[in-house]
Amino acid sequence: MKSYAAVDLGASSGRVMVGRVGPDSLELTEAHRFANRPVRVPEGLRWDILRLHAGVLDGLRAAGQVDSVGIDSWAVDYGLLDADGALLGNPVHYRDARTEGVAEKVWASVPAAELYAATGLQYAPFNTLYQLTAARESEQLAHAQRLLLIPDLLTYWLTGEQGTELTNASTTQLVDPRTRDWSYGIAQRLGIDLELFAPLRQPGDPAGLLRPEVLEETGFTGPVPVTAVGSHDTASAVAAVPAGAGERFAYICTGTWSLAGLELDAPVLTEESRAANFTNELGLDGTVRYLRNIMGLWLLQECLRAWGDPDLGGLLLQASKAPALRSVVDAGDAAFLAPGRMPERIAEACRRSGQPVPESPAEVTRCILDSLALAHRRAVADAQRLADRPVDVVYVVGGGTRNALLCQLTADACGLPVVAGPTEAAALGNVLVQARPHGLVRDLADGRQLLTRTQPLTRYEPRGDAERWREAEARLAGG
Ligand code: ADP
Ligand code: LRH
Repeated sequence: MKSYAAVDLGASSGRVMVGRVGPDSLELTEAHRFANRPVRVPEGLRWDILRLHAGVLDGLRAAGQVDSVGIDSWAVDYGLLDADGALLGNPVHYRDARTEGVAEKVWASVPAAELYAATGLQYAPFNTLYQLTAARESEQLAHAQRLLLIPDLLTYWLTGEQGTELTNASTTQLVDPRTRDWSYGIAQRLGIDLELFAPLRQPGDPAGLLRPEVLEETGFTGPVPVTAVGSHDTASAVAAVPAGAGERFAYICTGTWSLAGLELDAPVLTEESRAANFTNELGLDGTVRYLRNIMGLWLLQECLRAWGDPDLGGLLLQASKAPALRSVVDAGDAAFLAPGRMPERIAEACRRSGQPVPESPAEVTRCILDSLALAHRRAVADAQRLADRPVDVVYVVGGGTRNALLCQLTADACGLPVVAGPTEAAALGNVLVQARPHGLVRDLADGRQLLTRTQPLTRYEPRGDAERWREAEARLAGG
């Protein structure tokens, strides 16, 4: 039996989970959870990275002695270090407005179609490539000697060693998904210095040992290794999709975002795929995460914030009784990316498309959940068509699995059975990679079998109201 600390930083909360793995057992417990609250300063929206680091240290102390540590977090964002290895300012939040209008400048040098063919990444204003272009004239970038993606930065603070883990590197839009190496030509044409990045690391690679100061602060007895995991949280979550060998499945990782798509063994780089805004991020063991970003439960998080954080359970119960599919919005629309005024923005979108405006929090919540389920339906259908890979079942993992209404609506909308769980998928995927060097888990399929045997899962059958979802889809498309 071995113990692993999985540090999983989501956009809404960070947690340190302990995974205990034996030859045929896997048990996950929460050691520590802390809020991840971005901070608005005069320059814009920033991550409170020191507080997150403190949360990691508190979590490790609460976890107690472990055999290894692994860190995953949200994608695309980074910290810059000076020549002494000191952090230059707080990392910029991917919802910051600095990337507005930047893509057009990039596309003037490398047309969008060419960029997609080379990197396979969907257009999102926050891809690291656009962030670096937005920062081009900044003092910080001028002084930077090193760029570390968020999990790599926290790993550096724990171990003193620098690297760039591949699954997360694939979200920068500077990696070629065919070679699984940097896209040297694209970087050169856009004047991005790849020397800023530390060498690539593969999931499963050693990432150093906890520094003596960290051992002291956490109460661990050294040496304790840190293992590079699928450090993009979505890569770790997909690794923990409890699908059986040979099963034809789609997955939806539901949390602050919904990431919906397929696991493939090669990228889909067609023009049709670009037009549908599907991304080819890199997964474990040579896989490609072919998926679409959907706004996810961010829509609800922002409404709850505006309403003064009412009880979520009570609200979801009321939403389950509210009229179904009365109004829907496009939950894939990047117009919902920025924080603030979410109930009003949803109301405006309904008004613009000539639908009834949801009034009460229960009605707005129902509108959000119906809209998310509809976006899940479209992504699952589009992915099957674009990759020519039909599926029989949809696996839903992440925090959204605790929302039974969303899971049921997703099954109804997709017209497919939904298997929901695990809730802490990213942490489990993180643990499964750490268990590999100890011979407890061989590969992706082996890890998934272990999950199927050990994790509670809930099945939702579609309720057969396909026509109503088709009608809502047509309404949104303006047809
Ligand atoms: P992230 O990792 O992106 O921060 P999570 O995977 O932790 O997100 O999911 C957070 C979301 O899960 C919340 O925004 C909320 O909508 C949902 N959630 C969490 N707890 C519950 C609950 N008890 N009931 C219903 N939904 C929940
Ligand atoms: C989910 C996630 C997603 C990215 C977004 C920035 O936490 O990593 O996969 O697109 O954050």
